[in-house]
Parts: sequence; C-alpha cells; structure tokens
Amino acid sequence: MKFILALSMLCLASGAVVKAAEVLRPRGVALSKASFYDPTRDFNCLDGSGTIPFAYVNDDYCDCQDGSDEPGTSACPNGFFHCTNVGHSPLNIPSSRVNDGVCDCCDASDEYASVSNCVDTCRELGRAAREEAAKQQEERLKGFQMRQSMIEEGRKRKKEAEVKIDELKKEREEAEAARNEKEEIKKLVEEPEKEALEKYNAIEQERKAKADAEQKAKEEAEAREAFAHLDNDGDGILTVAELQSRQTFDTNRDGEVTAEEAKFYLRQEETMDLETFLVSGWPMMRPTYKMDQRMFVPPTTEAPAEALTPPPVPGSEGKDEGDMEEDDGIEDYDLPEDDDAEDIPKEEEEEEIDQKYDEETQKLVDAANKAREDFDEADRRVRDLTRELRSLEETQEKDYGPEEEFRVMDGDCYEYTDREYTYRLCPFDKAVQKPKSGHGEIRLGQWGEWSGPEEDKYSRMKYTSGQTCWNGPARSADVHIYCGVETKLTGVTEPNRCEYLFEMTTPAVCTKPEDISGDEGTPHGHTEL
Ligand code: MAN
Repeated sequence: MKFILALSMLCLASGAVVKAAEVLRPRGVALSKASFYDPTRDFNCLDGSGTIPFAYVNDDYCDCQDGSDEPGTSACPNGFFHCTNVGHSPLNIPSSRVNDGVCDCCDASDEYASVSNCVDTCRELGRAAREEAAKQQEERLKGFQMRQSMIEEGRKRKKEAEVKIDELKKEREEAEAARNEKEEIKKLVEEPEKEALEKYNAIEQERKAKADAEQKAKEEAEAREAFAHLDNDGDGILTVAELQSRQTFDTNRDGEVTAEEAKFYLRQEETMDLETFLVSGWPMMRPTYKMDQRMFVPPTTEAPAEALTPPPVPGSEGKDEGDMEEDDGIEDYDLPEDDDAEDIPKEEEEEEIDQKYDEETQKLVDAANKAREDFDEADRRVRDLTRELRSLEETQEKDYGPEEEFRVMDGDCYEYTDREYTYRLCPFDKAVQKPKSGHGEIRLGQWGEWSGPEEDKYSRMKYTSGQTCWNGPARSADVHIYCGVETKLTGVTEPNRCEYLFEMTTPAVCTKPEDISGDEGTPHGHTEL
C-alpha cells in the first residue's frame, strides 16, 4: 500500500516515464543515482546544499546549488539530464538541452515536452556502434596477433645479432693477427729499403751537386764570353760608349743607342767591371742580348727583377722579329747553336723521372711497397670489422621494447606527406622533413628515448637535437604510437614552431582485446537494456 502511494507520488512529482522492469526514478536520473531519489522521503541535494520536500524534485524550479533537484528539466543551469538510451549507450547532457528542440538523446527522452518530433533511434545506432566496436575489436585482435609475430621476429634478430657479434669478434681477432704479421714483414723489408734509399740519396745528391756546379760553370763561361765580346778595347771594363756601340741595346729601336739606354744595363753607372757584370750585369743583359739573336730562353736562375724590365720602348709595338734581326750587330758573336743553351737538357730530365732508382734499390723499394700495401689492406680489414662490430653492438644496446617488438622497425623508414612537406621517420635513427619545393632535407631529430608516461612508456618516442631553428631551439619530434594493423605514419603536425608531432600506428602496441562477447556489448561495456 505504501509502495503504491510512493509510486504514485513519484509519477506525480517527477513525471517519470519508466517501464515496469526498471527501477523507478525521476526523469533524467541515472540508474546509479536512483537510490538518492526516494519518494517516501525529503530530497537531500546531492552536494548537501539543502533538503527539500520530494515534491520539489523536477518541479521546474531550481532549489539545489548543484541542480540535482531538477534532473529532468532545464530549470538549473548546472544540472545534468541522463538519457538511458536503451539499446545504445547512456548519456548525460547539460540540462539546458532538455526540451530545447534538438534531439540529443537517441531515445528522444530529452525532448519529452517539445515539438521536435524526436524518435527513438537507439537500437539502430546501438547496432551500428556495436558493429563498429566489433570491427575495432577484430582489428585489435589482428594487431595483437601481428604483434606476436613482431616479437618473434625481434627476438630472432636479437639472437642473430648476438651470433654475428661473436663471429665478428673471432674474425677480427684473426684479422688482427694477420695485420700484425704483415706489420712485421713490412718492418723487415723497410729496413733494407731505408738503407738503400739513404745510400741512393747520398749518391744522387752528389750527382746533382756536380751537375749544378757544371751548369754554373757553363753559365759563367757564357757570361765571360759575352763580357769579352762587349768589352771592345779588352780593358776589363765595360763603358757606356762600348754599350752604345752595340745596336742590341737600342731598346726603343730608334736606330740609336742613347747613353741612357746603355746606362740602364750598367745599373746607372758609367762603367762596369767583370765581377759586377757576372753578378748583376749579365743576368740583366742576358735576355736582351740573347733575344736579339733569337736565342733567348728564359733563365733558370732568378734574375734581378729589373733585369726583365728594360726601359720603355716608345713606338716599338708591332715590331716583328724581322725588324729586330736587322740591326742586331752581333754577327761576330760565337753563339751556341740550339737548346743546349738551356739549363737541364730535356732528355736528361725525362730519364730521371722514368728510372728513379738503380735496379738493386728499385727491387727493395718494390718489395717494401708491396709489404706496405699488404699491411694497409690487412689494417683496413681490421678497421672495417671493428666498425661493423661497433654498429651491431650499438644496436644490441638499444631498447626495442619489453619484448623486442619494435626491433623489426629499425632499418625501415615511414613517410607522410602534407601540403608542404614530406616527413620521414626512420625509427631508432632519425626524423626528417623535406620541403615539397625540392630544397634539401631538414633534420628534425636523432633517436633519443622512449618518452611515454611511466605506465605506458612505449607509447611515445622522442627524437632530439635536430637542425637549429632560426633564432630558436634545435628541432625535435615526438612520436605518438597507437595500435593499428599496419606500421605507418597517420599524421604529422608542428604544434609549436620547430616541435613536431608524428602520429603512428603499429601492431607493436596492440594489447590483447578484452572479451566483448554478447550482442549488446559496447566498447565501454556500459549498456542499459
Ligand atoms: C622550416 C621548417 C618549418 C619551420 C621553419 C622555422 O621552414 O622546418 O617546419 O617552422 O623552418 O623557421
């Protein structure tokens, strides 16, 4: 009797629309809160802000500060309306949306007094949601199974790397032994080579010194001969007049050797003795003297700078060799015939290059060269093996996840292209950005560390120390990893300048899906029927 009374009060006070099978409660109240709305008692505001007669619940007047007395009307600005949404997921909406003409709840319960014609679509929507959830479940399961293969493959690779490291260590030991052997041989054959070369070099130096002395003597003889030729009166002194008698010194080719022209070659003096001539006169005169006889060849010893710059020759431009030949005035000079006048005969020079050492020395040098090559090759092999070993050991030190599930990604790269850039992520290596316009790549970061929260460490990766941003920090990239049946990048953004966010899916993070068997189940396992 009491129950029937209470029920009729509830219906009266709260306008509850409930089915017999359901726990009776005022409109807009969630099942979990039904016990707070007891029609046989006064209502205590849920926040404790007051107590009101139960009749005031859902009377379209807001009494409680938290709006809990008006769950089924829009009277309280901060209240919530609960839609049961039978066949789909329940929902709490702000109570301001109650009877506002918009269908918010799929069971249409929020629009009980409006003219919006909302209809209950929960069963259809629920079915679609469950289908979607089942599909996702299936994907997760598939992802989880793929993760198992990734784990297997990762572990296999780890083992292979361990075996390879052992092999390489052995190989390197052998290579080191071979290198040491080659080094010994090298030392052995380099010793006699060194001795032979020292001997050879001493002889060679002597030969060179002799050749130099001969050359010098030859040049001096040539100078003395020229001096005798120019010294008309044979008194051992060259004078301005004597030079003026030689057309050779008519620098400007005006038909006359002026005192000025003659004095230029006497270093602005009136006379020049043989000694001065040998030291500075001849080197200066030689080019003019010999050119005039079409005999000039550039001197091998460095002549004083001014020797090569005779006084200006006004109007001499355009004079050809024929002109110069006409008045050389040195017919009586006994000149060397040809190239013999040059410092080192050409053939001799070539011979020197072709045949560097005597036969005995050459044999020793060849043997030493061969030993050096052998050693270099053996040494290179040791270094190559060391490099390979180091890179494998570095790989072994990397954290590929608690079950090696990420190891298979090392060595692969994944790309994502947006309007402006193509981004590339090579897990455990680097992240780069390449502008579509074709300019070079920009390094966004090198593999740094796992950076997920403590309980989910392997859900994020951090790549750091990328190229420095203009007037800013070094670029860096965060990678957020989600479960998916394919390892791929699903998006890249730049939330802050030069800080990039890569989003990636991979089976490596797919956990075993919870069992959602039962037709009416939802991903949240929270359906009211
Ligand atoms: C480049 C790119 C951009 C970045 C600017 C900063 O254009 O790396 O992503 O924002 O440099 O200057």
